[in-house]
Amino acid sequence: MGRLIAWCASVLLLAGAMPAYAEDGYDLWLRYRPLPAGIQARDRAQAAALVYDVDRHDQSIIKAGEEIERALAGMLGAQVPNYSQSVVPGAILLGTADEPRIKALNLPLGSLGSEGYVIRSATIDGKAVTVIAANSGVGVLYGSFALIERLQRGLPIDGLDISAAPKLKLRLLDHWDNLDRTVERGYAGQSIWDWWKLPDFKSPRYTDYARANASIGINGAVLNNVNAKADSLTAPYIVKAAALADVFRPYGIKVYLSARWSAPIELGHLKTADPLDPAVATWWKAKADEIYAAIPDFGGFLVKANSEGQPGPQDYHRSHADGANMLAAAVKPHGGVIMWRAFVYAQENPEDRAKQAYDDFKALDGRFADNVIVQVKNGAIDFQPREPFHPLFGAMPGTPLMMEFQITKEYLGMATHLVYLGPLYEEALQADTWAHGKGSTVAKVIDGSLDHHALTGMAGVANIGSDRDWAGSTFNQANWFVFGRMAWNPDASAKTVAGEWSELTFGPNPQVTSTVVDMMTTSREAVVNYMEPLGLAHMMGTGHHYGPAPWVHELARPEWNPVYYHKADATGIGFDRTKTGSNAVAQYAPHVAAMFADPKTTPERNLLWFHHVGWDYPMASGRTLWEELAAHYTLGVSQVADMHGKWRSIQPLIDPERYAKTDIFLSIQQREAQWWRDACLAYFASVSGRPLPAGEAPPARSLAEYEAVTFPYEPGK
Ligand code: BDP
Repeated sequence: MGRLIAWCASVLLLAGAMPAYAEDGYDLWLRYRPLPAGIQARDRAQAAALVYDVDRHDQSIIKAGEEIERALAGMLGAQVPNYSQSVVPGAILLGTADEPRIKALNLPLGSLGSEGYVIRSATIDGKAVTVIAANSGVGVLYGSFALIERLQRGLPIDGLDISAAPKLKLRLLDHWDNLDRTVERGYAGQSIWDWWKLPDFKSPRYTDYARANASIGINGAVLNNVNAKADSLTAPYIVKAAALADVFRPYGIKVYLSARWSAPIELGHLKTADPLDPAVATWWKAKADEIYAAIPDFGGFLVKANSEGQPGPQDYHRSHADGANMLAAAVKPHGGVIMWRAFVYAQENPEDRAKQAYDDFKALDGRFADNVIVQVKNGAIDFQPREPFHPLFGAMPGTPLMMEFQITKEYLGMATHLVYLGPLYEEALQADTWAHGKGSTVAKVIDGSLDHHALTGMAGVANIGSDRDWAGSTFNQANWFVFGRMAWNPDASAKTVAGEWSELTFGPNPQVTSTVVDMMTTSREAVVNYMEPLGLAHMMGTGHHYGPAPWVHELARPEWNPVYYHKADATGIGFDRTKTGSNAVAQYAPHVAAMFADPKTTPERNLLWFHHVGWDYPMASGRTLWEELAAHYTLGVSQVADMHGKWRSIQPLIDPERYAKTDIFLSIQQREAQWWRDACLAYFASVSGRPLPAGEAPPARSLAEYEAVTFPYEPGK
């Protein structure tokens, strides 16, 4: 009882001391602001206002209790006068399956695994109790966040009977963070990892990072860039990584490292990094042992090998499987995994870049060790605004595949453009591979259900940096959020998640939610329209990928040039990937291959990805391809204007700081959408030798002027 009173008193203390927060975005979706009066959550929350912690030894349950206190203090404290007198009726009981009172309830915990949870409204000893139970402390923490979310969104917290469990095992953020704190393709400031001051100084940000991740079920972080430096594997950096692991552990988050393939040469002074050389295997085994001695729950390694100039096993005429399996043996005794990336293409290989990963990996199906998972990007080129699903999904039934999405917006306008990625993720996950007939979705490939794999996962290239609002804009936070939600449940709906995020981020005001959800669900199609409609890809500026550059043709390797991807000339546009071209369509299952092989059955949104068609090609709308292309570009610009208008319509309902930043960013996006449209149409008009279709406004500047623009200090490189 003494402990109960102590917890209750600390809630009161916190409540009294509540500062007036600035809404600068730091709190993400965990804002815990006083609930609006109309929500009437007060009564329900009063019933839940006592936190009863059953196991003070479990660090995750302690964190769960602290989070509930913090949330209740923030949301209700200021509003509940005489709080102490009214707090009688209920309690929250947090505990694991072996706690006697939880055991007595016979909750369906057996099927929920180590991370699932149950939230149940129950009566114990005549008292109303909200039980949050799980098979582990982390499960209890996840359940606690779920209960808090209900309060934040003004949903009932009585009569609850909720069970939830993640469908994927590895739910990871991949940080492309360098040791000097630059972030490859990062647009939200410096790296949040202050390597220089670690391990001594553990920034409070690390804890808030862990809280945010745990609240959406993310359970792992790869700390360093896939273009890795061997230094990350040296003793001083292992100690630094261990310090982060200590902060993250109670939140259920494991650390992983990107491993540089040639580390045995660079650090171990071996003559080779050949995976079949016993000295190399011994070096990695010793390295793994050293890491596990410092970080007993280290997750494992992520490897980018033989891609974009990185070293790898093929340097020694060994396969990706040889490389992955050698590393897998090193971490296996400790329970670690190897995430081996399938993002491979070689600059010397003249084959269609979209085909190269499949060519390398398909033949290796079934040859990977059981603690290896192959990490495949959602599309076969590289995180474009739209790509068809990667042909490896469904093509490697004997190998667990994990999804790699990009959360940072390398090819989507960087920090400032409002692009909600939920629809992109959903489109990729719900794509039907037809691997085992209709309904063989990518989601079922990666959740292991299609081919019965237990090792499953999803990784997202993080958009997090040292900016006060973490992700560079309020709406970029939604991409981190939806990634977590879809890693937990790859069948989640992007639209539903947008609504949840909006309620948490701006408060549960129906007008705000419907407006924000409208903006978010339009935003992905808008960016496709003003950048790369109808299946176009990779037309961004060289190196930095910012802004339009469809004209670039002079770079040394063909696939470095946008002209390689669109192949526009006087007769038509598009990349022929049918059998008259690269025949990449043949990498898909027969049903899908047949669909993509024929321009008439290829969805128009993918048309130019698979086909080179004439400028007068008739589209479903009755327009010619040229007219349709121009119409899409123009539509994209007006969709941004429309989003901006919607944002302005809710100005009185949004706090000034976040309102203003988004408003300015939408102005930037509007200007840049126009730039994309104008530059691309000016270019395509010139290569096709055609005037703009009737009714299309002429570009603001000449093609030469667009071509002359340069960006010497662009971020993220
Ligand atoms: C591309 C990026 C590059 C990454 C590469 C990768 O432009 O910076 O290193 O992907 O995923 O999107 O390895």
